[in-house]
Amino acid sequence: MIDSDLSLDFLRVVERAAIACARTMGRGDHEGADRAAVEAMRLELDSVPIDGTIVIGEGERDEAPMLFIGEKVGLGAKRSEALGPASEQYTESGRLLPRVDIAVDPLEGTNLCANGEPNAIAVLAASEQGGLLHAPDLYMEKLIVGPSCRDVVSLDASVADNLRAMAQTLGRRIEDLVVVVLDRPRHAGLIQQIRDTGARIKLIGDGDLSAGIAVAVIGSGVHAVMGSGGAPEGVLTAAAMRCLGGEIHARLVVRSEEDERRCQQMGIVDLKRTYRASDLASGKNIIFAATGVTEGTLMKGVRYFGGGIRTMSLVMQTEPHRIRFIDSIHVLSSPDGKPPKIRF
Ligand code: VTB
Repeated sequence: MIDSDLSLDFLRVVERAAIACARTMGRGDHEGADRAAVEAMRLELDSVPIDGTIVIGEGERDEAPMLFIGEKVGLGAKRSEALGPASEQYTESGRLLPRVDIAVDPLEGTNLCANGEPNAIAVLAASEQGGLLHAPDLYMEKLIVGPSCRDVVSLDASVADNLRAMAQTLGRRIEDLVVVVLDRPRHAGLIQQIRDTGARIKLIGDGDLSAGIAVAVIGSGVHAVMGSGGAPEGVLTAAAMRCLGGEIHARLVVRSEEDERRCQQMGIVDLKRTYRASDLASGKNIIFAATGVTEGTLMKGVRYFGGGIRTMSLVMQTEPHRIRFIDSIHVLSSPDGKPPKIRF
């Protein structure tokens, strides 16, 4: 069972990652941006009262120095080094530390941050053990829609049929729908099919996770995400959809024997399976936390000013079911001792 108060611990984890990497905005330094986010997230996770395991992270142990898949994080991590991994972990006050699986993307949209473009976010999702699919880092075919369209679309239907069904459900014309697609050569055919229906398209350079979240919120101006992107981010999207009531229809893109082997290593047997949000993020207790790094559709980016730093985050959980937009001012002590000027 995950303690619901953990959501606020995870909030400070994503806030800290965002504050660290947003400093590099526009520097064109992709690696530096990512490193800043990863290091900050790793450090802050250390103080979260959990016995945590990274199930989606920066990669395998040999290729990622931190937040690698299988890495133990949280207060329990240090103690299990001393006591052995099987032992149960307690807080100072004698409370049992919950075993928690964590999926992280310390900086989703590295290029967006490096170029100062919108919708880069720092993000993580958590669940009780076993509640998040251990997805290999392959491409995943995705169809993400808001709550009212969750059951009217399918990956097996044509683009035109899906858009027609959505238009009917939303009570608007196909021409009034906006579909988000990652701007990639592999999507040329998909883009043509969408254009043929008359629907409008928003091409994005990166970040189908932020786009997916926006789709599940009425008034964001986008209605679906289509195309293939990273599978790990698909699981994070699913965690967000569990909280927002939207849906992701997804299928792994397995193109080689090497891909097959990686799936099998992760325990995935049915390579053609179509997943929905509750398959990818099946946990009873899901927590999702994201902080805006650059200016975004749903969240403002990190703003640094004289007396502090302002961040905007989205923190959600399924138990109790709660969605919070959190506007934080991190007050810094000023050298002249003057109080910060806080604007509403
Ligand atoms: C990126 C990134 C996405 O998938 O496109 C990646 O922007 C897919 O990789 O947000 P390619 O750059 O090879 O197309 C995401 O990371 C998430 O799905």
